[in-house]
Amino acid sequence: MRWPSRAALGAVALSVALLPSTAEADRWTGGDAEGDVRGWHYSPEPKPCGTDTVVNGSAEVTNDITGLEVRHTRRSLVMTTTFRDLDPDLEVMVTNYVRTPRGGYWLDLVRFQRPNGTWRVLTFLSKAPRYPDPDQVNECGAFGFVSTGLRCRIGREIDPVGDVVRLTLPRTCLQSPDWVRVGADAVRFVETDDPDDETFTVFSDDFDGGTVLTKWKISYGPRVHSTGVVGPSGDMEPLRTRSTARRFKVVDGTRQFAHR
Ligand SMILES: [Ca+2]
Ligand SMILES: [Ca+2]
Repeated sequence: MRWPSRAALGAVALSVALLPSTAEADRWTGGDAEGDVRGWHYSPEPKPCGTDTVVNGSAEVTNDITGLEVRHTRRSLVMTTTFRDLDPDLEVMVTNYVRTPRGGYWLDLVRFQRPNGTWRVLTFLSKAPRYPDPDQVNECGAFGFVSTGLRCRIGREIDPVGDVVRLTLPRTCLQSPDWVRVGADAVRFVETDDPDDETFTVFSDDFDGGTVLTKWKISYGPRVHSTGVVGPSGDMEPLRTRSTARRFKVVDGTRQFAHR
């Protein structure tokens, strides 16, 4: 998986209006089943495509999504993904998918361990890609694209005690939408320590409790309207120096992450 080196994230100037506090935030909560993590194993043989084998992921707990909560206030969008048992000793990548009246966004959080043993967390906001048609994948069932990061001050919280990952966006980063629909998935890659070993296993779980709105089966919850006034809006400035390459593979008829 190729992640960008940490770059200075530009702060978004938030317009803080001096208005009386408004009604409670509009919020929505949905649930997801336990024990529904999917797994697949990749081996590079035989060439050129290698072999994909579906494996049982039902024992995976750290990236087993059990709930998704959305709060859409006057100033921010707060997305809280709940897990069965978030393990602080394991890497995980969580993506929140956001739909607005003007388009879609992807927000990633990845927590990974560096070679020296310390842990690092990166977040990455980008516009949703144009999804290829299912018949546009290559002969090996793979497809990929490059996403460019958007300048935004992203709040993040990883709580292994409460088993939640919480990501917060100022509404200005999304052009201050009247409503949002949110989805989520979580992925964990398992590799061997041998750098010459090209095999790996991927475990992933989607929030399944909403409506599928894309060709690639991303499930979104209902519209959650903002409680307050519509703030300043405008196109976000892309972070030209930050981009990430993503690769996916169709395994067992569904979109799966692939980091090679
Ligand atoms: Ca689940
Ligand atoms: Ca699920």
